[in-house]
Amino acid sequence: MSQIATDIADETSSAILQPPKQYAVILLNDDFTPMDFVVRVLQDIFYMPDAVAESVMLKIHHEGRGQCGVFSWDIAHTKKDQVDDASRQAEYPLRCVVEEVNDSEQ
Ligand code: TYC
Repeated sequence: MSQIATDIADETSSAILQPPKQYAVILLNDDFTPMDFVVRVLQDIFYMPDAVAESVMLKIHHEGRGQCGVFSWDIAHTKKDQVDDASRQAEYPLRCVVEEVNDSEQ
């Protein structure tokens, strides 16, 4: 194989072999959104069991932020949109962000 063909083969296989990027959906604490509302968001949008939703909500309340799950780009942004819609409709300032997960954190 020529050097050019080898370079193309290496580049192609390393591009193909990369795992898909993953995205964490993070909820941020605030002083106004009721705890019950956050628990309901975690149950209804992230499918957390009651006790898990309660403990994730308390972690966010105490630590300022917390991870709700890790997804592909489009699922993560769909979840964020669902959280934003629910918060806007209820008129709470709950904030949700999507962050790319570093390979070392996976
Ligand atoms: N800090 C809020 C309160 O005391 C509860 C809360 C928890 C708000 C988590 C947002 O992402 C949040 N009512």
